[in-house]
Amino acid sequence: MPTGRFVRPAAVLAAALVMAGTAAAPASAASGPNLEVSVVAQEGRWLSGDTVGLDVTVRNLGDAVAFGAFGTAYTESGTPLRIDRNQWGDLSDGGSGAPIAQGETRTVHLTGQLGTFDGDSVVHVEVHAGQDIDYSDNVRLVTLPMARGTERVAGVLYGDANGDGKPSAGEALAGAEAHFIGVGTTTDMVAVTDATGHFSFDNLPLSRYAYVSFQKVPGGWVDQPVGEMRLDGRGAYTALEVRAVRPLSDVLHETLALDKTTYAAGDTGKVTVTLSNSGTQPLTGLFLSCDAGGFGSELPVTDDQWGAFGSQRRAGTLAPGQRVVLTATAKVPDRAAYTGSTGLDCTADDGHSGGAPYAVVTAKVPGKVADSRGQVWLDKNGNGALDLDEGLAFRNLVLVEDGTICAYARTDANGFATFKNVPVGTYQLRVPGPWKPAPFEGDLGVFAPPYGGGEWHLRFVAG
Ligand SMILES: [Ca+2]
Ligand SMILES: [Ca+2]
Ligand SMILES: [Ca+2]
Repeated sequence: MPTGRFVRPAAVLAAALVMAGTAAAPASAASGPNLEVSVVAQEGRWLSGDTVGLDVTVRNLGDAVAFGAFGTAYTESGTPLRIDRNQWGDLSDGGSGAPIAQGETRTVHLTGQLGTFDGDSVVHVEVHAGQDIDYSDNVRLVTLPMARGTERVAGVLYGDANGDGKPSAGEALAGAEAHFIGVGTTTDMVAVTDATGHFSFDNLPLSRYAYVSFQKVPGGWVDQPVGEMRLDGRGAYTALEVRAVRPLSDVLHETLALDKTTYAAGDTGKVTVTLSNSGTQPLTGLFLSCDAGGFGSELPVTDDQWGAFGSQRRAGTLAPGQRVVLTATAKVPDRAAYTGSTGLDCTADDGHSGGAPYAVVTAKVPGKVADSRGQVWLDKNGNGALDLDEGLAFRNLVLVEDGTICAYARTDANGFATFKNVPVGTYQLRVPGPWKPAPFEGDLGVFAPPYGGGEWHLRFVAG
């Protein structure tokens, strides 16, 4: 919006016209400073939130110094463009202005950020100086065209079996889920690839950042990232060719082993990692990413023990047919006594292929026992949430480990039960009868205080 400071030039313009009229002299005879402004706006189909550049060039065409020159730029109409006036430097209208000598040319690079969409943005750019003899060239209006409409994102997903980087006959990947998400869309949209591997999303809102990714890709193929898309109505993404490659785990194989099946806290555990290359090409840049996080009971193996295969060095190599055996040791952490287990899990990666093999090994750390209380429930009304009457009442529960029942409990009227004096560890909780755990539920870690003791709620479904 115009500022108080900004109102001045219009008054000056009127005064200049009056002076020209009263002087009754040809314009060519006028003497004094004469700033001329030109503006080059960055080209684009703009979206809210974009940053747009404006190059403002000021020339003094007159025959005298323009003193106290200052510039201003603001949105006259449409989508607002926010411009920090400090970008004008010594021409900022927050200061006392700057002199521009006769014949001098200065260029100021401004950037602004577009706000909420309100049609094309019309930006008023002006440089003022006292006694400018022709104010008509001191003001420029620049229109920034805003993108409009909707977008379509479509393409084909293919497994590049012949490695030519293009979709070839027989390479279509059908039945994969394409997921679209963009800034400005609230939910993940899903399309399933058809028999020819094609997918499409229509009538998408414009978006500065949008992404397509894939799930449930058949045959173990690993889709390569599509990259960030800018949906500004140009239709630039209607014929995507999304390449998928074979997973690294096709050729790189990993196994983990521990030297014992049972440890005590403070023991030294030794882990052996075996890596092999069953492919016909050498594998390079290999490294292990091992997680000593989890509940803090895993073996805290230091990365340097993996040598060239450490995640810091990323320099492991395997020739075709080659196999390497790596070993490392670490002390079993105290916390493992409270969770009942220790171990290690490692991904063997080359950092770029996707589909890296992952392996896990665990051992017991027995001794402690704990009580474990919680609730099993059925989502009777299907709302995905636990409601008051959904506890599975008066049922026997069992904890199972490796197919052996290790503990029993019985639920009360609200589906609550307590397992008493259970050896710490991780179990499968089961309800004998026509029920099965909901997906991703059904595992129960029984941990000793202070690491355990929280109440659990496990959802079961009819099955
Ligand atoms: Ca002028
Ligand atoms: Ca191909
Ligand atoms: Ca419910």
